[in-house]
Amino acid sequence: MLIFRQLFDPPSCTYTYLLGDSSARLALLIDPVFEQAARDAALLKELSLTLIATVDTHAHADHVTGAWLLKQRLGSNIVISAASRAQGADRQLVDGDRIEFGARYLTARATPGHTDGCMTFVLDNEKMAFTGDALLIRGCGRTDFQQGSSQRLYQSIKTHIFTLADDCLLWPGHDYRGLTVTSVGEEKDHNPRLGGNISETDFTGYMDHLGLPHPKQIDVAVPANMVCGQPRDAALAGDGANWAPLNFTFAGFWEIEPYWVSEHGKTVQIIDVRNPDEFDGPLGHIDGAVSIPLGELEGRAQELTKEIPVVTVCRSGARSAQATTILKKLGFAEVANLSGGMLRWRAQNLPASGALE
Ligand SMILES: N[C@@H](CCC(=O)N[C@@H](CS)C(=O)NCC(=O)O)C(=O)O
Ligand SMILES: [Fe+2]
Repeated sequence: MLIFRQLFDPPSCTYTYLLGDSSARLALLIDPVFEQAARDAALLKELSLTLIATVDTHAHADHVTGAWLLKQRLGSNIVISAASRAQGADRQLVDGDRIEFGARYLTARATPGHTDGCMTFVLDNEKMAFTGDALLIRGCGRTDFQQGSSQRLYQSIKTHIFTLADDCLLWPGHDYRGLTVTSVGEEKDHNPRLGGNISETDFTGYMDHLGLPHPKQIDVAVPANMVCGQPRDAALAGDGANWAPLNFTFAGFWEIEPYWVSEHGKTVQIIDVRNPDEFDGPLGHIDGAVSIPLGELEGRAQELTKEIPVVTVCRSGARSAQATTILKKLGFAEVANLSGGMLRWRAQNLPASGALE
């Protein structure tokens, strides 16, 4: 079976797609975004998937790819078209190449025009295709920078995308209105730039007058993507979470394991956000923990220092996850939630003050 997720990066309106083989537990990411690498790695981990490759549809102009960063963190291969001329890829695709993940695969179709290295990736059963910025929902990629050519784009879409079956779903590289998916039949009929009887000349006339401002990130994104997303300063690849071996969850929280806190408890501020009766109740509390109930945290945050990392604790790890969000908003950069709370702490036989044996 296919595992499939559509993920979104709000600042650039980019879609990233996760495709996995449920038996082999192997996955690909199409068009990952640099700033979303921790999210993507968390989802792969929670779904028990190994990322074998990241596949970019093109060298993007509006955001930096997560390809290099995910390779550093997860060992995935970097895959992009040879025509993109991006340096540092593990595999350079040409038209017709297959990208396998377990028993499933994508076939790469060269669809130049938005850039000359653009590719569309078609799933093995031809029920889904990932068009990058060649074809967008009721739109298409612009052709006014990065070797763009409206003639080439028209030919690419007509001969390599509109030749798929009408019910083939098309998943775009971006959508700026929150739309998520379309189909070949729909776009053939209703795409205002090149659907119906619109000719190549009509299309190029439309594209010559789009009048769009250049993407805000173009001067940063293009040079970075020409080296598959490797930052000039490797320090930029950090996520500020290196004070302890933290785990990032797809829900968006940084977590810390009980054993680490039991070994290093003196080097952090432990904040127990349960109610006072729970703090002094049968589960006990961690030695040195400060009791600040969740409802009082915002008002009493000045009792804490931003210079020392904070670990939040509750019964199960739910209220203390919310506590990390509150502290982050107040400007605490180094904050993590005790995974599993006092229940897991006690289940692992770690010492607790005032606990009933
Ligand atoms: N305002 C956006 C610009 C987005 C943009 O230009 N997107 C390109 C794809 S990289 C495009 O082809 N847009 C087509 C369109 O908006 O019709 C930004 O600054 O990032
Ligand atoms: Fe693009």
